[in-house]
Amino acid sequence: MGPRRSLQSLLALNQVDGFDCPSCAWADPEPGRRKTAEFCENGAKAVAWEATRKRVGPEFFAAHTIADLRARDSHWLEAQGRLSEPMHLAPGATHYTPISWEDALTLTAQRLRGLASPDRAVFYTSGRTSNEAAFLYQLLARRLGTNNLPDCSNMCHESSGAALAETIGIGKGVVTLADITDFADLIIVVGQNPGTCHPRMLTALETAKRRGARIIAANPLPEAGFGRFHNPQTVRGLAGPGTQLADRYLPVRINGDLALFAGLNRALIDHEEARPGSVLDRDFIERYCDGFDAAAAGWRALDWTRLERMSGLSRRQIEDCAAEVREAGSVVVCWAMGLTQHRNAVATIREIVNFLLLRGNIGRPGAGPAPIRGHSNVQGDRTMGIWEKMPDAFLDRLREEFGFEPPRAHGLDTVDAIRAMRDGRIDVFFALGGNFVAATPDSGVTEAAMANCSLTVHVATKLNRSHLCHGTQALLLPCLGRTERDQQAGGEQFVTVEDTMAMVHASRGRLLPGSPHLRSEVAIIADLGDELFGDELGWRAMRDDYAVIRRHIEHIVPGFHAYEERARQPGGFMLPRGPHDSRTFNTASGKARFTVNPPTSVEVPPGHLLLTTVRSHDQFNTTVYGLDDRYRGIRGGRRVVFLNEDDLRALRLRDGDLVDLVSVYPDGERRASGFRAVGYPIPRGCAAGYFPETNVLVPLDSTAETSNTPASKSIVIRVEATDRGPAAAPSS
Ligand SMILES: Nc1nc2c(c(=O)[nH]1)N[C@H]1C(S)=C(S)[C@@H](COP(=O)(O)OP(=O)(O)OC[C@H]3O[C@@H](n4cnc5c(=O)[nH]c(N)nc54)[C@H](O)[C@@H]3O)O[C@H]1N2
Ligand SMILES: Nc1nc2c(c(=O)[nH]1)N[C@H]1C(S)=C(S)[C@@H](COP(=O)(O)OP(=O)(O)OC[C@H]3O[C@@H](n4cnc5c(=O)[nH]c(N)nc54)[C@H](O)[C@@H]3O)O[C@H]1N2
Ligand SMILES: [Mo]
Repeated sequence: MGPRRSLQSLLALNQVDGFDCPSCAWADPEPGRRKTAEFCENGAKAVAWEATRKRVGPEFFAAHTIADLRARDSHWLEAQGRLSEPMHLAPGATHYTPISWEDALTLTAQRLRGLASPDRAVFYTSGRTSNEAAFLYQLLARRLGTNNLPDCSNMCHESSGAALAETIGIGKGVVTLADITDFADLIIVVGQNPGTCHPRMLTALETAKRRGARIIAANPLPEAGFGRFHNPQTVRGLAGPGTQLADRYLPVRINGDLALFAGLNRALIDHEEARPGSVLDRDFIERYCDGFDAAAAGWRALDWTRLERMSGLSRRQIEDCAAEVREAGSVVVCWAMGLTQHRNAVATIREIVNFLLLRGNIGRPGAGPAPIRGHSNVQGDRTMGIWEKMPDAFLDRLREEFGFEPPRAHGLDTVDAIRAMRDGRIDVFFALGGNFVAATPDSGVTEAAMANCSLTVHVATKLNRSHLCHGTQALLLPCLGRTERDQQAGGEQFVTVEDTMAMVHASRGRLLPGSPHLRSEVAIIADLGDELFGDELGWRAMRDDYAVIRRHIEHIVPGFHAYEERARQPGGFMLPRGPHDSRTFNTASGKARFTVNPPTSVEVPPGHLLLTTVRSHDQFNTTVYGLDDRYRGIRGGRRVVFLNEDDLRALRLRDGDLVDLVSVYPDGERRASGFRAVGYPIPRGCAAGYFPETNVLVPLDSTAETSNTPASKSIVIRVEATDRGPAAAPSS
């Protein structure tokens, strides 16, 4: 980036008058508690990635055919720099060539207008999109007449949303940052790797530890963040001995979490029955909950031997953990993808809600469920209506505000959108950010599905594989990133985002745009809306002044009154969340619901392993910054598979051998070749590899019940020695 640009942007990162970090969705401290360097190593990487001086323009595309680019890996593709001009791939062409914005939008509008049905278009969103752009985008899709609004959340926390909405009446977490730093007695971190994916969370956990909170981590991998933490933001942290973060570590088997939480609940109930009044919050259960008796009957009938087998933990380990829970006045449970991407993910998260409800751990300080969101604005995008099944109340208000009838039939989520494209039911695929073909399962199927579209359009900052797996025609529309100034006819604009703790605040870029041709996401969508429908909904006014968009949002989305004013105040404002604010549960019965979740776990046939797919320290989803994974001791290559030493021996393999991973499902086998086997402290029968390289192994039809999230954290595989021998060194 160069030293001046670096300093200019890093000092503005996560500050009240600066821009929101484009990396994860972790919450910022209150304005008075922010540090000069309020960012982490991975946030700095994300900023540098966006603010690079390298450009991918017409000369680049003239020099490379699509076939040439498709042969490159994603690390190389994104390392070439920022997209700088709109590009068009004509039918049958071998190269992208420049196109004017006007022609690009006219072509897109023509195609959308010519559809036999609006449901033959799909509008995908990745979670970096601002509230303002997301709101306009869903407006455009619904005005066109479709709810086909799949998003990255379908592959991410959809399972959390489904479980929480059903049980506590809101599809997001209900704790605040202060609940963690200032109030919780016990924080359970399960299926999450904060050291890499939410590094500033370690600072919050350290603060909690210093005032005496306890931390339990449940994870098949002993992640570095659970060990000794040296806070890079303080002198004490850099020089001192550091803080041991996790007091207790449970090496749960992959997909063993439902059994773990069922076991915890069983242990709590057992203790209550031995000593009535010692464990349960009876008042809370009676006043605010229903379904307790059925759930309790379910726990009493559980068999410890089965729970031990499924969780990979001993009864003793689970009971010791339950004893710690009984000691704790208030408990927060944090989780991420380690729980959501399994067949039984929704049941697992419902069981966590049961666990919290038993002791009244919702709606008081230091307590509650905390799904830690991934992309920096993935939560806000959903709040703005990016969902294939938005509730009728939202659609009613949209109709009142804009005077058209939004479609009511539910649209396609990510997996169903791929099925529809595969089967020739989609003509136009439009993506607002993201890397659809690399992030989704069954890469071969998805890439072929894209080719069935007549037009694929990507609004993006950097070139990625999805831009090369195109329909008959394709468009690449380059947009401004978070770090850049957004100048419109009405003056310089800011956008707003919502973090994982439901704080909404402003984000203002500081750097000059990477190219004069870049347009903001808002401007691109507004201009397309204008081209498609004329100015009836006021697209131009919304483009010129984003305050006009915020005024519409204020009328449609609950909790956004005085949006403009409150977004401008330092630190922004918190959205209301009934369970947190007043123990109000907007469920069918008006109460928080205990549910019955019979423990299950994936059956692994003899000779097979269960593979989970994780992120390295040097990537942001499909964006690969580098080929190392420092915290796990991996250097110079991403095609590695982590295996227990005993499994290595049983497979007659040695650390460093090259292997193929073969996933085994009723519809056939899928193979990923040339992975280096690495002996690692992971439970027996379990394996781990990096996403997205392992996505070829995930069948499209292997998804979570209810949420339809790809089950990319429990893949049944066989490991075979690679024939090619050691000559085929691990490639990136
Ligand atoms: N640097 C960086 N930051 C990121 C991202 C990134 O790619 N890079 N991605 C962002 C996004 S979109 C998201 S959603 C989040 C993801 O944040 P995480 O969910 O923390 O990321 P993953 O690497 O998917 O890690 C899953 C963790 O769960 C564990 N795990 C795997 N299977 C199981 C299981 O069956 N049970 C349990 N208990 N644990 C399991 C893994 O060992 C790993 O520690 O991070 C966000 N932040
Ligand atoms: N096997 C397996 N698969 C997974 C996961 C897993 O754990 N395992 N995790 C899943 C999860 S949690 C998620 S969230 C998805 C991620 O799926 P996506 O969100 O689709 O993927 P990303 O890699 O985050 O998208 C990166 C691209 O976004 C574009 N981009 C970056 N910044 C901007 C911007 O400001 N504006 C625009 N318009 N474009 C921008 C760039 O072109 C970049 O190449 O992957 C899912 N897939
Ligand atoms: Mo995510």
